[in-house]
Formats: sequence, C-alpha cells, structure tokens
Amino acid sequence: MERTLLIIKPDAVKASRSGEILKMVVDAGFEVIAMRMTLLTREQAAKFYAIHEGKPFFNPLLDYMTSGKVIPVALERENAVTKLREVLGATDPAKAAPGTIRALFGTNIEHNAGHGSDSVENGRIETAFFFGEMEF
Ligand code: IDP
Ligand code: MG
Repeated sequence: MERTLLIIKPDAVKASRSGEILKMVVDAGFEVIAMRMTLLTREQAAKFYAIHEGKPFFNPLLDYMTSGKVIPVALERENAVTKLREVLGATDPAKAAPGTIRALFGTNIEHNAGHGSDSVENGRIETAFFFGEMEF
C-alpha cells in the first residue's frame, strides 16, 4: 500500500484545526498508520526541507515550521501521494480548489496549514523521518 506523510503545520495546530483536517483525510479514504505531535528543532526542519536550501523562502520557512507544534501523520491509501496533494490543494491557498485543506485553513503561500509528500519515494523517506522504518 502506498504511504505518504501529512504534516499539520503550526498555524493549523494553533488554530485548533487538527481534528477537522484529520477527519478530512480519513473521509478521503486514508488510514492513519502513525501520528504524533512534536516541536521541530531548526536542525530537524532544515533537514526535512533540505531540498529548498538556498531559496529565498528557506529561512522564513524554518522560522514558521519551528514556531509551534506540528503533527506529522503517516497515511496509507491507494495512490496516497497524489490523493493527499489533491485533498491539500495548491501550495498557495489563494489558488487552492474550494474545499481543500489549504483553501479552508491556509493563510498564505507560506502559512498554508499542511504538508504532503511529493513522490512515492519521498513518502517513504518522509514517513521514516518521523517514524523510522518500523513495521506498521
Ligand atoms: P508543497 O508544500 O506544496 O510541496 P513546496 O514548493 O515543496 O510546496 O514548498 C514547501 C513549503 O515552502 C510550502 O508548503 C510553503 O510552506 C513554503 N513555500 C513554498 N513556496 C513559497 C514561496 O514562494 N514563498 C513563501 N513560502 C513558500
Ligand atoms: Mg513540497
């Protein structure tokens, strides 16, 4: 079964939207296979987002992702990576389809409520980042 990582980002956690977001992914047919709440260190955030190092939004992104608790959630479903990105909506909440997590709960292109893995390979790497190589 395909695996992907959802992160409920600090703005959504602070706004008490975590329950609604989890309900949306469960209603979309995902199984929650692991979940926790954590405050990322700057080092962890930099490692997780290493692909964006050097981009103008990299340091602000680390500020944001370490500004409060996040909820990483390992999810499984057929076609999980593509499907989660559909449920999340476009990176910029202003461009996200109505009814998507980012359209409903995101503030702007940076503070956009949720993360979803962008490939099947990264789904494996990112779930392992938070939950190790444990058998679910
Ligand atoms: P994604 O989260 O939709 O995969 P990425 O391009 O991988 O989008 O960017 C990672 C995160 O960095 C975004 O979710 C968002 O929080 C932030 N970000 C992306 N592009 C910008 C930008 O142009 N300005 C500010 N923040 C951005
Ligand atoms: Mg991405």
